[in-house]
Amino acid sequence: MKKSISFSLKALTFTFIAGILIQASCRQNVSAEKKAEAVITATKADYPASGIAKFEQEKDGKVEMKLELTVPGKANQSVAVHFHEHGMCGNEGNDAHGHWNPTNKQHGKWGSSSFHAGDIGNITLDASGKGQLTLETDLWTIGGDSTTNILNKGIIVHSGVDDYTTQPTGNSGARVACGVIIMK
Ligand SMILES: [Cu+2]
Ligand SMILES: [Zn+2]
Repeated sequence: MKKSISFSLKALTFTFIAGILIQASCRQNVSAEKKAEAVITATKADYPASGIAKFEQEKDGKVEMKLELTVPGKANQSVAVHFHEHGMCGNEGNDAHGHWNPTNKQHGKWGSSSFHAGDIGNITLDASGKGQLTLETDLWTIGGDSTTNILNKGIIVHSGVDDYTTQPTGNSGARVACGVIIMK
């Protein structure tokens, strides 16, 4: 009799601990962040330009981007960066096509009354041509619906600055680097 009580106690303890573990792993799944990344490389053999963009979608649904660029030829200047429609970098970045514009807006400055969902804008570069930007937004998702999903979009780094006015490109100059946003 004593033996069977101790056995059922053990079974109970096991069930209890297993329950806690299952709960913990479920909770982890709910809060799991989604991650994406774009490795940005030069489009022209004779013009060094590179970078990386890392994306994380948090529990609240917002996506945070950490972008780092190096364009030595543009030291102490600024370069324009946009998300472009196609996740393709061939033909010196032209295969990325026009600006990603899932909500049919006019091109413009990020946060202004009208701008494309990937109009990152101008990034200031330091004396060694390095620049960075951290941006958090609810305009993007990693794998959400087509009006917000940033997966498979191209990121283009231009040789010039975005004037935030000229349609539909901002007159940003040549495409010197490109990357494709993919799930991590
Ligand atoms: Cu662009
Ligand atoms: Zn645009």
